[in-house]
Amino acid sequence: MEKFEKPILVTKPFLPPLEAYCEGLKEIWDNQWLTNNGPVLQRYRKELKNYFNTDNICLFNNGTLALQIALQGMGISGEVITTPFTFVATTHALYWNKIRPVFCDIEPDTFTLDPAKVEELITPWTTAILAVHVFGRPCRLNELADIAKRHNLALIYDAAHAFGVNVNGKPVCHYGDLSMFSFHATKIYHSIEGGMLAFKDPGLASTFNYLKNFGFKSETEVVMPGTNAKMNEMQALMGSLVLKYMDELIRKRKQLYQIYRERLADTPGISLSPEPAPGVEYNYAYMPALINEKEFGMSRDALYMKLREHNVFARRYFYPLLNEFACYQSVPLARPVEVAERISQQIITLPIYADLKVADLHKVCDILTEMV
Ligand code: T4K
Repeated sequence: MEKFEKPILVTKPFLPPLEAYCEGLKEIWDNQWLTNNGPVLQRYRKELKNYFNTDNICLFNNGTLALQIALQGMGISGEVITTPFTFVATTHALYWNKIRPVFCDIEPDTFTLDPAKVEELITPWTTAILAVHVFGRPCRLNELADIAKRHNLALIYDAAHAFGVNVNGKPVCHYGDLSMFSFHATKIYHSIEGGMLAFKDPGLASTFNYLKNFGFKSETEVVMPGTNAKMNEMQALMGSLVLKYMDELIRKRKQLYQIYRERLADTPGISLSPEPAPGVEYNYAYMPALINEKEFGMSRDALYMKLREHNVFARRYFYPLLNEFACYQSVPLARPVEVAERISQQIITLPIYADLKVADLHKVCDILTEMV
């Protein structure tokens, strides 16, 4: 099989028409207002409130700072039960708040936190569960809510991948105490860089607003030692424009996702996650596949390299596991995370983005199936 002439990346950001962005830039130039809760951001916030059907949102310059501020603003401390199968930022946000991560194993099908294994990790120091809707697949919402309620723990979701995901007709952020969304360029939805918190308790809004703006309450009052995590006008403009295309982007991704499923369904050694549960409107954010070395005849890492030779830049999200990174090796595992270890060794995330040409996707599948 011929290699691709141009690289096929795991993802590519969607860009709205340049004319529309330039038009928006004119408004920003006219306003001479670039950041600090400007008019474009204020309008954008209203659009998002509408999209998520909640007033309780707060915007940030990226998802990592949003999560750090969420934990600080909610007063989370001590130990937090979380997953090792995620992007490093999830655990970094805990560490920056001097919170000890307690890694819990995941479920083999959805790669999300296994509720059956959460409870045994709770100690007198546990204050919260920080679960991740990995690849946009919702966690076990009811089971986690039940555990959190019984043990009086905060339930926080890293929903970085879950923009556009609905569960039983409601945006996924309506579950749990708080959800963090990342609007990074590599995400299904983006504002170049950006992040959002959606939360249940309206009283948290002012704390988050103080924390992201140096703690200022007024020109002369600083009520807490905040940081600078504000979204600027150019980010808000991009976010506002991309939002208009969300339904279309999800539709296109669904089509690509389904072609992958059809093409790879019977390939020995490649397994795909089951379809999302009934009631879940999925966003098709990522295309993870598990490689069984014996059946496929090649290890995941060998496949990853072979794809690169064909100019296909798949990624191994999430490998290594977080507990394997040098900076977290000193965090002892209270229980083994065997499922997460296996998934992390077998996972490969294949290219999927709205602009990916169907013919190119078929060629990626041809490359994969011809290797068996
Ligand atoms: N929690 C979770 C679960 C997350 O996944 C993330 C971020 C966060 C929290 C933190 O949110 P933020 O603070 O980022 O808002 C990428 C992203 O940088 C990162 O945002 C994301 N997760 C993670 C899963 O993926 P890398 O190191 O893989 O990025 P990079 O530069 O290798 O790009 C990935 C692919 O996208 C490459 O093939 C190149 C392509 N690309 C990238 C950019 C930036 C483009 O084609 N155009 C672009 O503009 O982390």
